[in-house]
Amino acid sequence: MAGPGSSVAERVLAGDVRAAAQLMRDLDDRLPEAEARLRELFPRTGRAYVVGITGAPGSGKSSLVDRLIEHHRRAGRTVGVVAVDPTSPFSGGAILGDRIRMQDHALDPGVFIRSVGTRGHLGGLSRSTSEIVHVLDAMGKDVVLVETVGVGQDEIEVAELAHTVVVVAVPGLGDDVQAIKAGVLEIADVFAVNKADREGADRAVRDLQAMLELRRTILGRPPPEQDHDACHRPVRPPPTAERVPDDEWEPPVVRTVAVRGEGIDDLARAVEAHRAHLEGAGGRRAREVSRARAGFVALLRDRLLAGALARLEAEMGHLDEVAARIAERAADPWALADELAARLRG
Ligand SMILES: Nc1nc2c(ncn2[C@@H]2O[C@H](COP(=O)(O)OP(=O)(O)OP(=O)(O)O)[C@@H](O)[C@H]2O)c(=O)[nH]1
Ligand SMILES: [Mg+2]
Repeated sequence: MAGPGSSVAERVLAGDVRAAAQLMRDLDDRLPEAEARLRELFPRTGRAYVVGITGAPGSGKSSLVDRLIEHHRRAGRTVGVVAVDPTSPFSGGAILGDRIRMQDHALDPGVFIRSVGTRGHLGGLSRSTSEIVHVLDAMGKDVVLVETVGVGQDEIEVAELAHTVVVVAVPGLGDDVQAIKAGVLEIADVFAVNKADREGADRAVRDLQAMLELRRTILGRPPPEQDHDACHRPVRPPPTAERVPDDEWEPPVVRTVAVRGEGIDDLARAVEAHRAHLEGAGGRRAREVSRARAGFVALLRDRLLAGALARLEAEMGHLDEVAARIAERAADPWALADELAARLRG
């Protein structure tokens, strides 16, 4: 057991909630010693299974997360949650409600919930979110759920962070097919049609399945085996080396009514099936590598950009002044970027 004299890293590894919360705050404040602690923890991470939950504002992501926490706790698993609060005008009102709902779990030592804002980060959500996932992982959380609103870049970044991505769709958004953007199809491992108590749920499920079918045809893949329950699909033979394991996965479409807790077991089972698929096909390692790659590139971009902006400020003027000159067409952005890049290299 980590005692009072232990280091912050030891306390986090022992699951100490206060040490973890403090470390997350320090990481947010970009204190240099916080990064040193994260680096100390890093070799002890890599155990948690990370599930991304993304979807349109108000689609019921937080309600699903809330039910999934219950599900995992009943199964004896500990859970970490990262809720990305975008400072977007779409969901301003719902955020407080989310927090209140999830607070039911606040007294459960097996659950740790952390909200992060995306405001002010040049690089979007990637850095702070992935750092928090590392801390939750180091704390020993079995499952980490990452909720992000599916607008803009965030949903792509969550895909780089998660082992399994659940895309939440809802019925009755007019043209349902339009509501699911093409990019979302690419990142979804599991679809949840939430608010299935509403009219149009059948159609939303059919539309999604039709889109998946179309995609399969375009990609020239055979249809899935005769199975009416996608979650119980038989395991396929292991892929040959030249086949990407994930190409073998057909995202199941699961109906849920989060407010009534319906379909949650099915959803959890679908996530579990994807996890088993990844592990069986060697895809878990491939995903670990692509997660590590994305994290490293984000870090590198941050570092290089910070260096470049410092140099820019010292030699050419503050970013805002330079931007103003570009906007007035008094400066050539290509030439400036080339010049700065050349100076950094030299
Ligand atoms: N009818 C119905 N309402 C639901 C269901 N799930 C969630 N809701 C309601 O939809 C609203 C939004 O739910 P949230 O869980 O906050 O949705 P969210 O996707 O987390 O929202 P943001 O984080 O703001 O994007 C709330 O009023 C929920 O009570 C459902 O299955 N059926
Ligand atoms: Mg929410």
